[in-house]
Amino acid sequence: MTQHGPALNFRDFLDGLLAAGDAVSIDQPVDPVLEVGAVTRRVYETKAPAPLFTNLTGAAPGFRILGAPAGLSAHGRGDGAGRGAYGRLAAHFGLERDSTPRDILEKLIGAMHADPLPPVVVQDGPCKENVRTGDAVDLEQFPVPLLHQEDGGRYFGTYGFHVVRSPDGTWTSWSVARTMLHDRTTLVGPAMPQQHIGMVHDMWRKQGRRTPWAMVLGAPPAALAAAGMPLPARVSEDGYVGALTGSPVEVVKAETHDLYVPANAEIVLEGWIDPEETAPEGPMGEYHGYSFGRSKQQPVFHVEAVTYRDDPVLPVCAAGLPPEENHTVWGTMISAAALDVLRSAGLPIDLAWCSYEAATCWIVLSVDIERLGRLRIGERELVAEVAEVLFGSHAGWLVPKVILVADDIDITDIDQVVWALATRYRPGENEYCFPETPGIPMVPYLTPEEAASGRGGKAVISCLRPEQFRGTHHGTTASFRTSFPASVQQHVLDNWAAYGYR
Ligand SMILES: Cc1cc2nc3c(=O)[nH]c(=O)nc-3n(C[C@H](O)[C@H](O)[C@H](O)COP(=O)(O)O)c2cc1C
Ligand SMILES: [Mn+2]
Repeated sequence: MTQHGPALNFRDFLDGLLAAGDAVSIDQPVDPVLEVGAVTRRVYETKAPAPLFTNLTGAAPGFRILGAPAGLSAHGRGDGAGRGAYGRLAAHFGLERDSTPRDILEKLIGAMHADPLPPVVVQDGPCKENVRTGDAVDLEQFPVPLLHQEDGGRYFGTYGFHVVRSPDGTWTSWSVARTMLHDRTTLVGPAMPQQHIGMVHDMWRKQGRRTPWAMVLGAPPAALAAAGMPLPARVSEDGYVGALTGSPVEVVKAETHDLYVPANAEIVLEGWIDPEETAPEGPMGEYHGYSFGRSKQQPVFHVEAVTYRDDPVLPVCAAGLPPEENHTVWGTMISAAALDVLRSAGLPIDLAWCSYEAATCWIVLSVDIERLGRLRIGERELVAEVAEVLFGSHAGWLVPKVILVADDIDITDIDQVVWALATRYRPGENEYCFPETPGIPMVPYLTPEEAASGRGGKAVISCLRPEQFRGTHHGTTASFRTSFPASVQQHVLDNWAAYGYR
């Protein structure tokens, strides 16, 4: 027995996608070297159903790959608002396929204010159906894909999470970061000191010890998403997942140490991170949409045991131009965490959204104009407060640009955001730069000096107009929703098919 449902069981999530027509089983031979990546990239770029590769060249029978596990969907669009576009992401949280970004964000924020529901330990689970330890460990047994021709190696972990725990046992960190195949028993990948895996790794290193570590692939989808969420330090993602789904995650003890992993995961790698050892990793096509053609020295992950379900499915993100999972999952989870810190600080922010199209390089905030008017503050003051609260948070470290717009704009609709930027922001006047503020060094336009110092390139851009600070709007938007009486709008909607439109 194991827990079920799309949020807490990857296999059920996959079955749900297949049943909804949002995944297709590809049974003809596909090469993990470049072909899996090419299909997956084209799926993102055409918003096609997720590809389930069941016949991988050179792989043992039964070993599968799911590409684009949280790609957007074009199918299922019932109306102009793109209903169903977020279906694959919504399924990660057990939400309806036609959920909107706001539905998803409110669900994520609600769970941040609920009591954590820690995992429960079970004695056995599907992830133990196959157990390989010692000399039997061979990562090459899996169809590890070469995702882009410019990549420095084959990537095992593009949609899995690391499990580490602080030496005192009080903080379990689940976090998504990529891992590249190094050899039969090792992986290599980033563990930035500002990210929680880096913090926990540093605690062990200071004690001169190896960091016990595991990586979970084909994890419960809600757990994967939470592991891609910038919750504050010392918050254990496992308890958040319980609160989010309403059920504690079932975990089993690892074979080789006392970390715990989701019992129904597809694949689990167990081992340790060396305190000092590094190896070259990358380059890789990355979340910002570029590949910079350089490898970097990164920590080495030693694998001492591999456990996996029968016919295991390796989920794969082929990063690059949006929308892929760095935008749909990471961007959404950042949006939720950012919105929560801003609201909690009492700022008049209605919604926050990392436009997927902006590749997690900007976050748009919609400002409640009525509340703003009551505050009687000016732009400089609002910007300073937003910057202090947001850039001071773990979520705000990740996103360099913040765009403020009035709440007449639906910030989850990129067309409206572009319109606001074009017609409301005044060059040289409504932009505020924060050159000393720390931020993620991956931002593509940083100078080498800025990237090295981890500061700079951050800005707040305001599309708010002076009268909006007095609680009123400038002019009237000329559109279907605003330029016609409700009765006329309804009449048009009722007659839409009669006019000859589908
Ligand atoms: C598909 C995907 C890939 C990611 N890759 C990385 C990565 O390689 N390195 C990294 O630092 N963060 C990566 N992230 C973002 C982190 O998971 C995210 O910032 C998270 O908050 C980290 O966990 P932490 O806050 O507990 O440190 C990725 C997120 C997703 C969804
Ligand atoms: Mn964390």
